[in-house]
Amino acid sequence: MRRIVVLTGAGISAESGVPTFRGADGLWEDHRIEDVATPDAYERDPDTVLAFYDARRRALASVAPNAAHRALARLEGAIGDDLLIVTQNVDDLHERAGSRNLVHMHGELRRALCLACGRRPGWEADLLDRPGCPACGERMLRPDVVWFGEMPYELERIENAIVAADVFVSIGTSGAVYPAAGYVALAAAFGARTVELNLEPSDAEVPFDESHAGPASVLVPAWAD
Ligand code: BJW
Repeated sequence: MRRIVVLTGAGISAESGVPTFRGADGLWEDHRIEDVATPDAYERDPDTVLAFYDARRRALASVAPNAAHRALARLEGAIGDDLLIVTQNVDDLHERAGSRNLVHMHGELRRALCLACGRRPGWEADLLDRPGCPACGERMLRPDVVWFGEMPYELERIENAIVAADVFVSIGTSGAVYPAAGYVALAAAFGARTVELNLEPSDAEVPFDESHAGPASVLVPAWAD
């Protein structure tokens, strides 16, 4: 059985109506990164940061998985745990499509992180209302997302899977943010075939064995089915 690791980025959710980060109409056209996605920004001005993430969490209610998320869920249905999806996305569209063997390396909008007890409860309400941690009552809950300078989640599990993979597929990511941007080089070094499915060729650290340009909703079902 072939072992496959799929790395996804904002581009896979773009056709569902979730904005990407960089480029025209990207989220960071309207917000400076350092004003919303760093621990310093949260310390300096928590309300602006919480409002930014509250708005994005609310927006999840009006989007749905697209053909690319569904194709990956079907592939997991066919090959089970030989497929690991590593997503940089904080939306929940892979889960809603039916994927289960999934790592959210940059966290999840639908979780909060308690700064007092470290728990990560599932979360739907606005954090700007200072609701308090359900476990310990602490009022400073932050979104459970990984900001610049913070350690992404489950790196060891991800790296072990990439080292053991026969195929590594990168979908809808610009390759601008590490450590995820380094995974194609790791996969290639350990002998995986590397495939890119992206609207345009990305700034990859090493060239992919195969690179296909186009929308994820077309390329991913064509590759996965
Ligand atoms: C489509 C499409 C369609 C559009 N179909 N495609 C070297 C090594 C290690 C670290 C660093 C390093 N150099 C610098 C660092 C530090 C830093 C970093 O990478 N900085 C760079 C700016 C250089 N990294 C960190 O701080 C990370 N932590 C860390 O490194 O810890 C220490 C460590 C050291 C060594 C090893 C391991 C760890 C943490 C990074 C956290 C990133 N957080 C964010 C915000 C999350 C919360 C939120 O959502 O607000 O994560 S930043 C943002 O960028 C978000 C994304 O997940 C991430 C990646 O963006 P993505 O998904 O690629 O989106 P875009 O918009 O850039 O690209 C979309 C792509 O889709 C484009 O190519 C389009 O063409 C395409 N597309 N429509 C197909 N329909």
